[in-house]
Formats: sequence, structure tokens, C-alpha cells
Amino acid sequence: MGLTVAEKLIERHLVSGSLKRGEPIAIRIDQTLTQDATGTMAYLEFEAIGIPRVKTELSVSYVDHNLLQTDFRNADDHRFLQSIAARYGLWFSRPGNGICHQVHLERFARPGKTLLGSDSHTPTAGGCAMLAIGAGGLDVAMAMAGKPFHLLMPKIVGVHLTGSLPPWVSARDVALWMLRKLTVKGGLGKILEYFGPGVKNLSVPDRATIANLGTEMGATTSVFPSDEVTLAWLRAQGREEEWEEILADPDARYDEIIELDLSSLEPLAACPSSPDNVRPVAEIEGRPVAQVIVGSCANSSLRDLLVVAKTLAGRKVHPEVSFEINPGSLQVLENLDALGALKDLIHAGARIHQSGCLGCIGMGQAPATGTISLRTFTRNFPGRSGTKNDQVFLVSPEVAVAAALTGKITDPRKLGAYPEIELPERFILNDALLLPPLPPEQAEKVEIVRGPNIVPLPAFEPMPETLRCKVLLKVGDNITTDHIMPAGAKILPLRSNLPAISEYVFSAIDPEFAKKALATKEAGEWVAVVGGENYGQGSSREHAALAPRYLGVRAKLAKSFARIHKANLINFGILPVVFADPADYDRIEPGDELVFPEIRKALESGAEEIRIEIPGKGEIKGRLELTERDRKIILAGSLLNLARE
Ligand code: MIC
Ligand code: SF4
Repeated sequence: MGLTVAEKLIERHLVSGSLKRGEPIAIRIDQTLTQDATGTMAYLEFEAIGIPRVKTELSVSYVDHNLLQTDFRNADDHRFLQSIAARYGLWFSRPGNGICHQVHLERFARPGKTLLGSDSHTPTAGGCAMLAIGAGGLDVAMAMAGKPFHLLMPKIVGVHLTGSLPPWVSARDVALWMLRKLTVKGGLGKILEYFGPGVKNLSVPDRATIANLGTEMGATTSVFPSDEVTLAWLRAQGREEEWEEILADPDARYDEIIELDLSSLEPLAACPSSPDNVRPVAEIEGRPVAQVIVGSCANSSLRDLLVVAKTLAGRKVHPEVSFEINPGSLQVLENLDALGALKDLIHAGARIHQSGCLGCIGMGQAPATGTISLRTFTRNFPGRSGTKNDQVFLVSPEVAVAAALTGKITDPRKLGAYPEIELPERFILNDALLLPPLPPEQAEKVEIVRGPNIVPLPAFEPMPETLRCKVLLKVGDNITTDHIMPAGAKILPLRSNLPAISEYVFSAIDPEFAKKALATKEAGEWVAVVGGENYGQGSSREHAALAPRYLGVRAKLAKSFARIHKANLINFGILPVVFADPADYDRIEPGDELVFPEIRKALESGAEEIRIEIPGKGEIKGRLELTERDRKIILAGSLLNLARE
């Protein structure tokens, strides 16, 4: 039987397991990427594993998240990361070079290869026919050490594209349409593979936008085939020799098929405050807008900024709007300039920022109180922008520029003729801020630069025979890692300092959580948290597991878990338990004790169902949805412990 593109990519890299859906598999990883916010921890872990040089074909360390240097801490981390890259044989993308996913697409993404990244939007490279997966930093550290990546073989959903996009409608609207259909959890355990005659009408940056936003559906990854459009992209990047054709076989079978006629799409928007709260722009027109930002790994490519610049040419930004541009990379910025489009932006009154994540991770660009902000970003989780009760809408660059001109949410189809965009056949390449790996003889001599903000990892105790926990918090459905471990300008600089960052765990939900947890731990008891569906959606940040673990959290009981967060919990020895009967969620309250009798035995024996005693309330049943390897890690107390064993 024929294979899909995703199956071909997996089959080529299979180390153990088969293509049978839902079964544990391990795949070889060719490339890795990290960004600074997750990278400092990932490299501390890599050092702890003790390998002299990365064993991948290519590994890149990017600095794009923590660009704000309000004190020594972020700058210290940048120097630490640069010295680590030099010491261990990695590429280093310096601050200002651009957002990891955009730069990776331009300079390194290669059809047919696997990429593991410590950032949830790593699937962006799926737009260039890679199998690109987001993971926690420790999983990426293991991949750099040459170890395979473990996951459950996903189902493969074929998205059959026909037609082509109408004027003023773009790749973002494809992703928003998908988000409305699948919701933030509809992609769980699935790979979204795009195929059909409509695919050739999408450029690689368009495909990358769509693959990027598959993350918001909870998908393991998204992939596109490698065709002539891919070849044209690689040629434009001076890398045509890296091309290889990869198409689904004509008789390939998908587990499910979604039909989408691109010509039927209209401009859409994700309304506050969830990426799947999608409505047609035509229905929400007229609301006044105070801020518009075009940027982020989803929509800041040259195509995106060219559309915006050409639309603005000869016009002025509305006086009530702060219109901001965060270019995806230095390459985007330089090409924009060479094509004469940068001056259209500047002349219209756009605020041009450096290349990086910036406001997308709450590093500046917080909107004003009670105002609407339109952004081409990936996530509008409540408060992520840095402003309480924020009203963030996620839109295409087309919808963004329409609002920048009119001062209100506007259907861009009212703006007149759609600008003709042509991407250069050859981009001007700018690798000024991209440092290649040092040869081994030189690398060995590099000293790692460690500032005072870099605190080594603590020890992780193994799982006790019987686990006793106190429930300190109960939360609802779709809790994000931004709720568990917030980011933003105040907290991000603490990413390499576990004791310090732990003080902010759940701070927006219960400011006393960290204090109470530490007190419970000091009193000799572990801590548990109870959650609803899709617990831990969003970012790949392992700090959302590591910091709670530091505070003594040892069990999470939820109706269901998001993929990356669940893997991170396991990696740091926190027991993820699913309610056997979701109705039991209502029986537990903060203050209850949870006893997991003989939990070690249960883990060792492979038990799928366990008893949980709630003193004074009887008992309930929990499910352990864990592979054999997961069980070993939890028993050992962390993957690091297991790797050392
Ligand atoms: C995000 O968009 O939330 C981030 C910041 O890129 C995260 C990684 C992080 O928390 O450092 C992600 O998506 O994985
Ligand atoms: Fe950066 Fe935002 Fe992309 Fe995360 S989603 S990598 S913060 S641009």
C-alpha cells in the first residue's frame, strides 16, 4: 500500500516501532533547534548528560525571545548560549537575527529530514516537507546527544486542498478555518498532512504559516509535500542542492480526510481569548482598534510584510492606531529594503522593531487598558500580551493592515485592488548574525561563560512506594502553560534560575500557590493539582513542569493532557493521571489529600488503572496512559536520572 508524506518521513527515521497508529515509536533526529527561553535549561541538561559534541547533522541555538536587556540577566544568558554553541558544535543565531522558525525555514529546513525543537512552533518547518516536532528542552538535549525521540505513532489526517486563495485572503485564513473546525484540542495525537491540487498555489512561507498554526490545534505536527514550489524556495535561498521530491503515493491512505476549497475562504479572525474562537471579519467589523502588530513566527515573512507595505504605499496609518512591524528575520528586513518596500512602511508611520518574538511572548508591546489589539501572532491566551483583561484578535497581515488604515476592524476586501506580490527568485542572503559551528580542535578550548543568573539543576528524588499529595489547586478546561508558568518581561529572564522562576508558578490564578506548595513540601508532603480537559496546552516550556516539580508537585490529575506538557511532566517525574470517570473531577476540592497506594508497584507492573484514596471521601479510579519508557522515567524521578542510570 502507498504511503503518505508523513509516513515516508517517519519510516525513514524509525528506530523502533511501526506505523501502527497509537503505538510507541522512536525516531532518529537529524536536526535540533532551541531558542533562548527554553535553551538555557536545555543546555544545562545537555551538559549534565556529558557528551563532548552534538551528534546531530545540524543543531542551532537561536536567541529571539529574551531580547530585552533591562539588567544583566538576559545578556548573561546570551553569552552563555553563545559559548555553549561554540563549545559543543552548534550554529548560533545571534540576538536580532530573527525568530528561530523563520530563520530555520530560510537557512536550514530541508525536505525529508527530522527536526526536534524546544519550541512548540517547530512544526513551521513542515512547510518545507520536514517532520518537525516541538518538545521539551530535555528531549531536545537527548536528541543532541544522539538519542532518538519517543512518541506515540500519530493518526494522519489528510487535508485535501483544491482551488486557490481569493484576493485579500491568505494562509492565516486557512489555519483559522482549520482552528474553527478542529478547536484547540482537535489535533491531539494527529499529524495534519496537506495534499491535493490546491497545495501548489501556496508558497513555502504560506505553507509554513499553516504548519505553524497546527500547533494551536494540539497537532503533533503538520506537513506539506516537497514539490517544485519547495524547489523554488530552496533555490531562492541558494540551497537548491538540498531539494528532493517527496509526494504522497497516489494510493496513500489517510486516517481521516478534511476537504477545503481555498477559493471558498473569507478573511477570518480569532477573537479574544482563544485561538479557536474564530469568526468572519465581516461579522465583527467596526470595532475601534488601538494597536496593530504584524510579526511572530506565524506571519512575518517577506511575503507578509510586502503585502502590508504595498497596501500602505502612499497612505498613512490611522492616528488612533499604534502600527508595529516585527520582521521575522534580518533577511526579511534586508530584502524588504532592497525591494523599496521598507520606505513605504516607514513613510506611512509604521513603528519598525528589531527581528524577534517581542510582544508575542509579552516582551513589550503590551496593549493599553480596555483597547483592542489586532496581531498576526499565534496565541491570544488571556493576559499573554502583558495587559490584564486584554482583547487580542489574531488575524492575517491583510486584516491587520486594513485596521491600521481605518482605525477599526475592517474587511480588507473593501480596500480595493489586492497588491501584486512577487517574491525574489534569489533572496539577498544575510548571515552576518549567524555563526557556524567551530571545528572540534577549536571547540574543545572554549570556556563556557556563566553569569550569576545561571543556577545548576537540583536533584530529582525517585517516586516513593506510596505517593501522598495534598491538592493545592483545582483548575478548569484548556489551562495553558502560560497559566502554569507565565512568561513576559519580568519572568522570562529567570528561565535559567529555577528557584527564582518557581515563585511565579500559577501566579495569575493563585498568587499564594508557590508559597503554599513550598510549605507543604517542607511539611513532608507532596503536592497535587487537578485540571480539566486539554491540561497544559500551548507552549513547550518545560519550566511548566520543572518549576512545579521544584515546588513539590508530584501528581497532576486531569480529564486529558496536551501532548508536549504531558511529556514534560513525565520527564521530570510528575505523575500525569487521567480521571477514569470524568465526573470524579467534581468530588475533589483544594485541601483534599490524594493517596496513590503502592504507586511504584503499579507503575512497574504496567497497570493501566489505579486506585486513588481521598481520605474522608472514599476512593476513585485513575488511568495511567503511559508507555513502558514513561513508567521508567517516572519511577527514576526524572529522565536525567534514568539517563544517568
Ligand atoms: C511561546 O510561544 O509560548 C513560546 C515562548 O515560543 C514557547 C516556548 C517558551 O515558552 O519558551 C513555545 O511555544 O514553545
Ligand atoms: Fe516567538 Fe511567538 Fe513564535 Fe513563540 S509563538 S516562537 S514567542 S514568535
